[in-house]
Amino acid sequence: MADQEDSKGVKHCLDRQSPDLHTQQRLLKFINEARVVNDLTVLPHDVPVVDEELAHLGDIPHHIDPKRTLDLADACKLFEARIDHNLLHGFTNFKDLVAILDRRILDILIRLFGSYRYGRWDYLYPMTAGGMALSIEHAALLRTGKVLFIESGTDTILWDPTDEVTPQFSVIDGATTGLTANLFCSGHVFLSNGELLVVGGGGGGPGAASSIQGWRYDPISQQWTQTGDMTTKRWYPTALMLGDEQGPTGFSNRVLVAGGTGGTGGMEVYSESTNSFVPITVNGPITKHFNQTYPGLHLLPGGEVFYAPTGFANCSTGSVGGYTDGPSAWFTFDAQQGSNSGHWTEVSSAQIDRAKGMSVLLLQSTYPFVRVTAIGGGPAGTNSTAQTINLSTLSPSWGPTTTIPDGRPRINVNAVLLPNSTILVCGGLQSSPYPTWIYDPNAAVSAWREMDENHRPRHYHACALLLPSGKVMMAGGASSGGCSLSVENSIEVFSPPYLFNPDGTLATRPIIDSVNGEVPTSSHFVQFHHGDTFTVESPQATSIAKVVLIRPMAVTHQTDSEQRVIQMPFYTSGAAQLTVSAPDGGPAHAMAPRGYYLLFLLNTSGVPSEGKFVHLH
Ligand SMILES: [Cu+2]
Repeated sequence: MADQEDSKGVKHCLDRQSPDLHTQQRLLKFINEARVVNDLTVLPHDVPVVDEELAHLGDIPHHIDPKRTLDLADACKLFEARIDHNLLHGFTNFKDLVAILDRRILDILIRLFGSYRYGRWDYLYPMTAGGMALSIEHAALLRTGKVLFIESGTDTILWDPTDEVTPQFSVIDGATTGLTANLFCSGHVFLSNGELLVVGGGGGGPGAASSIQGWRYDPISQQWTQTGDMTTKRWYPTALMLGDEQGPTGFSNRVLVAGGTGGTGGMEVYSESTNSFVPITVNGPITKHFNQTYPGLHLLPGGEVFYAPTGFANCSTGSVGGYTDGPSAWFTFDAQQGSNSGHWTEVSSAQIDRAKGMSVLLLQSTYPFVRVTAIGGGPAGTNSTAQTINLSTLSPSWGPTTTIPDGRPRINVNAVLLPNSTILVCGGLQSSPYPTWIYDPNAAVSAWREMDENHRPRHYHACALLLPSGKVMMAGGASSGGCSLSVENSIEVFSPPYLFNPDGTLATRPIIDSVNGEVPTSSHFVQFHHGDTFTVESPQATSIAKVVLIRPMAVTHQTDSEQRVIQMPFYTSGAAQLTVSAPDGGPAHAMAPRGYYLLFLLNTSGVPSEGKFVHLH
């Protein structure tokens, strides 16, 4: 079979004589490590993981049969062939295997160990411009489809991820863009008009003069402008869009800024309409200063802000200051709209310190409607577990832990929410191998699925981000064990399993032709309001199972508090048309704050379309 070229011009080798190198390695390892014939009949990655809580909710079987790979006769054949080939080492070369094995057995093995099961990380290219290595620590997906990178200094770096063949990085000097501050170690969030708000940072450690500043980047004019100053210096702050704009006269959208060292910590809000910051007054006995930096904060659909016990802590492997803010909690504003005060309510259950872990908000249209999953972290990065809190109950508490089946702790781990509402857990390992995992919070059994390995170590300062293609980019990463700037000056891209057919060929994806009859492009954005009904024209309309909006990521130090996948009700209104209801939130739009979102269709096999930017306003 010939190579298959995807829409980006990247060639994917389909020849079963030579699947990609990682697939060959996985397959040979499986065959060579079998001690007895029976080992070849059970998948190595099907560790039976049962969520006891879920198992008791319904008629989910408690007993799990391990999945079979080969039947006993085929396993015998393969086992004997291995002994005949080389008693001591087995098959050391994939070609030897191809030469002696039935095509039928080979096809089964490729399905079980290839991209359909593991996805695939492609090493794209080194990040260089003008002969200089780019050392990136921040990444944000702009509504133009380009990725903006920030490194130490005043340069702005732009990358077009649709070009997976020829590296093209535009490094634009501050003199051209108007940027005079070093934005390294800042926090960021997309505003309602698609501009990126960047707050604090300054590089070089806490206390830099510019760490009190705020800046806005306009992806269209490619210019930076300074906002009013914050009320305190913030090195490593978290920024989070609130959903309580006061309309109908103008968009008084606000951004919560929290944490960061070098100042007084605590929280303040930025208002889009005044372009300035005011402090938040915390009432009641519980105060949280977030001096552990980059606190894991999430906007809940009711307008509250949830604090997950994730964050950055200090630069060494310990987590000094990592847990001084007490248990996770939610902050309730005194009024539904525009309030600058409120109080914290703590979660009463036992708590795990997850400094340098990552947390992800999960929304869905059926119970449990709102959850947060926290992954990895802990003192000295000792934690190899994930834990979920169901926030749809009156007294929420953290559920039991579930361990990443490889048992390895993750420190500075990235977690990327995919269009199918599963979480890609990548990076956070300082020694090889570098396996990645997908965690499915809705799976009753085998919630963890092992994915392909990263090509390079990706831990401190590494950034992972969902691309409009439905793939995930990962770039950057410090030297092992250290707090250096990124020395991993390269980009790799993950194609999740949903992009492949069982034989490793590329799955046919649904296509978004237009939205409300308008074709979305990198410069034209279809707009609709909360609660509006809009149409999506797609030749695959009759096979669509899900329509979702995803907030574009802006990530640094593994932290992105903004990630959310919002499922929308829809019906098939024609052979090639869907009618969709935009998210609604009454007066406060906490389910989906105003802004630009990626619109994805997913078909009944879970294959997503490419994402198209639309403007929810
Ligand atoms: Cu850093």
